[in-house]
Amino acid sequence: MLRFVLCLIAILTLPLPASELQLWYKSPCKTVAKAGEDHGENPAEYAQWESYSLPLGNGSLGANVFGRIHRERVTLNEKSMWSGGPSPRRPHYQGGNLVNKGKKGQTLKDIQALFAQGKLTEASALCEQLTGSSEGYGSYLQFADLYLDFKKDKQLPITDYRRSLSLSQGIASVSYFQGGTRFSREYFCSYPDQLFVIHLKAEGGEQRLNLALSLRDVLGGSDAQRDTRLERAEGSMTYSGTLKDNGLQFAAQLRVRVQGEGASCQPSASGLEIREAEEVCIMVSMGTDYANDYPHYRKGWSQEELLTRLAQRGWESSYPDLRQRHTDDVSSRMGRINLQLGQGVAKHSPTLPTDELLRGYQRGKLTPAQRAELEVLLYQFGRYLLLSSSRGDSLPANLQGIWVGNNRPAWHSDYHMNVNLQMNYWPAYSANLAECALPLIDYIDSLREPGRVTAAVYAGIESSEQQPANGFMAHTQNTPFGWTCPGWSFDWGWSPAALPWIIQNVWEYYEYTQDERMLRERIYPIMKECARFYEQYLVEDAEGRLVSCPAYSPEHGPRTAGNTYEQSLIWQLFQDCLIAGDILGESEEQMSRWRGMVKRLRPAIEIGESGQIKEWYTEKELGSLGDAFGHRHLSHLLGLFPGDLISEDTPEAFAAARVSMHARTDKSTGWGMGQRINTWARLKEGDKAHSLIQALFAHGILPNLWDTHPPFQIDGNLGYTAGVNEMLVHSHRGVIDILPALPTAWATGHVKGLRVRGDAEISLEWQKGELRRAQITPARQGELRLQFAGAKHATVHDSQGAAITMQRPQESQISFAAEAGKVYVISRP
Ligand code: FUC
Ligand code: CA
Repeated sequence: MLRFVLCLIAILTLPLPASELQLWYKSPCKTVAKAGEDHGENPAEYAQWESYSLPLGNGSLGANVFGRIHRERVTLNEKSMWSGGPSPRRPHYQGGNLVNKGKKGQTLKDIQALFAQGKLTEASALCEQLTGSSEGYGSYLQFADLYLDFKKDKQLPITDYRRSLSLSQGIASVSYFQGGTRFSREYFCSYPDQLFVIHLKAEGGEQRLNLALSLRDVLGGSDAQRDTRLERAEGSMTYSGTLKDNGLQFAAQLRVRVQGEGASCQPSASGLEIREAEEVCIMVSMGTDYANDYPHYRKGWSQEELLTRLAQRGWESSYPDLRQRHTDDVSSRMGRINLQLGQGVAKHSPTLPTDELLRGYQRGKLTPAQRAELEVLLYQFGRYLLLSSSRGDSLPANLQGIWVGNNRPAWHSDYHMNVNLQMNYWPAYSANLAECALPLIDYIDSLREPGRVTAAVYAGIESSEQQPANGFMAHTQNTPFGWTCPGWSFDWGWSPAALPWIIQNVWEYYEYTQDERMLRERIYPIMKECARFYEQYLVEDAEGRLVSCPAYSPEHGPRTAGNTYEQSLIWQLFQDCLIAGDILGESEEQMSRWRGMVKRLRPAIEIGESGQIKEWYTEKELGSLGDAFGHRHLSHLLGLFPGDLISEDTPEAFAAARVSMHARTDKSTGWGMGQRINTWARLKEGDKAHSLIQALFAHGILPNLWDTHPPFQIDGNLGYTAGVNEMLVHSHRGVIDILPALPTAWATGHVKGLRVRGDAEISLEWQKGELRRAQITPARQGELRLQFAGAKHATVHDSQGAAITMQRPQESQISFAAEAGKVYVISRP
């Protein structure tokens, strides 16, 4: 037994084979724009960026590599490069709140009174007043373009071209031969050194590296306009400027080191000129004077100060040192999870270039092993994207993560909270990247101060010196400048429940890590203030039950007093506050107030005449209201996922949820597919979830594996990764449910390193659709309860092979007392 257990531990802790986690291509992005043309404004060029370029990032800095041979273009991003917000041009900027419309909550009260009197048409009409401004909304902007113009003999043929992105190392590479010389490039965004680095090398033969480097502004709409300066010196370039729209200061420092006899890097008219080098190391730092600090949102730095700070980077480090620090950082995180779905242990690179693999998948031409290879690649790509776009002291991942390829991004590439920002963070904890959620927690915390203004203007709920955290409000979309008002149209823009929804993502940090200090100091104050808002905001319906009014289910149907969407989210908020309050020793007075609220809350779930979960309480059979069939939002099913109101423990609602899901159909796009995969996984229907994965690959994945809505939106990628985790393990019911939605297509496989609620790590091995072994390592002491098919005959051993005493609370469950840090192996005969 001991030998067997040890051997199992060895299998489940094997480092992941780095070679498998690679996107690769046999050609560069196509060259479409002419020299001198602004690339970002050319739709064909944008399409190349969106579909073929390879993303790099460290949470604050981002870059996309095109891999072109003669004229390489790299788009550069800096997460805080935003127009909008406070500005000398907008002295009255107030996060979009319109005092004359909200009237300190009077408009809301009038609407609520009309609903109470049954004057639905009048109530609905007055809802039009619950809107905000659009002035100063702004947009996430591209930072700049970096060009590398290689002077090469265009007659000499290029051979063996290869372009790739290693997910396990976070490095994009390009290599090819020309005239007997091998040219290779590496690109990465280092988190430890906060630098974007490019390394060029020419080996063998006669040829050297001769190229011009230039940094260029990106054009776009009026809010992208900027004043810039470019200074050049031997081996360095400084780009700095100010956004005209809001005075935001930004700067980049670029340093170049060249190696080789007679090699040089001299200033030129447009940038730097590199001559006769065998190796070149280009290091770029970028930053702005943005600070997520209400109400000014600036660090208060001068341009010089900003430049000085950007110069304090790892310039002096050798390339191998920079590279080593970066790959250690990325591989230690990416390597936490190894997923094998039958793709086989490829010794070298994946079998086919990624674009061909995708095409083969779409045309049904792949072997099962190749299909699994692509499914695993997309899974790990989601983890890679989150790690690259959400880390450290920075803003959270926006609609496009950190990457924009021009200055007209869709939906301003902002923070949308009617599913998108939530979905971005669904995989964070289960995919073993809890640290990536910290920027989200900081960000939601930062909405509190401006959100109090919105609560006062639109709901009449005011904070004061005596009551400093009396409730905050935010809606569908927001920006890094405290934009918390409702949108400029009620139907998409009014959504107070967006906050309780995103707060689930914040609370989950505690559920997964059990970090009580984080709960006490950061998480609970956010939850409590949101609950405080609802204590004052809810009103009684005709039967004396508490409802949120007016309510609107994204993005269709009637405006009503209460609906399933809002009631489920509010229920979850109070529920989670009660759990948190219990842990932290909240006062009995507060706890009983919340208990009372939960009791009086109109129950979220009602079942309709078609056996469906009603989306509105006035709904009868499916389709009697709204757009029941095929609508992309699943707002009435949030109690099933990501919440825990509906589960197999509530069989009637669980069955009704299935009816509603069928009505919504499998046809959707982007995040709509991501949400469906997760929701079907919660319904424990693995084959259904997998058929959605196949549909996602068929319509929603671009050759660079970015998800497209269209356009490119990162939520779909992250939703997919979360969905795969949901198919493999559930932990939202206080029991670890193993392989709850395993599809037939993944009959055999193993996964190492998933995280489950309660601060434990779990690894699984299964065959023919059945769990063989599981290994669980809890970081805390306590009872562990597991559910899986075949639990009846399972045994548990510790890492020494000693049998552990266990109970069988249910036929499909086992439970045992676990010690912190110990390894437990569960096996089935
Ligand atoms: C929500 C969605 C849209 C889009 C936008 C960014 O409003 O309904 O489809 O994803 O967010
Ligand atoms: Ca929960």
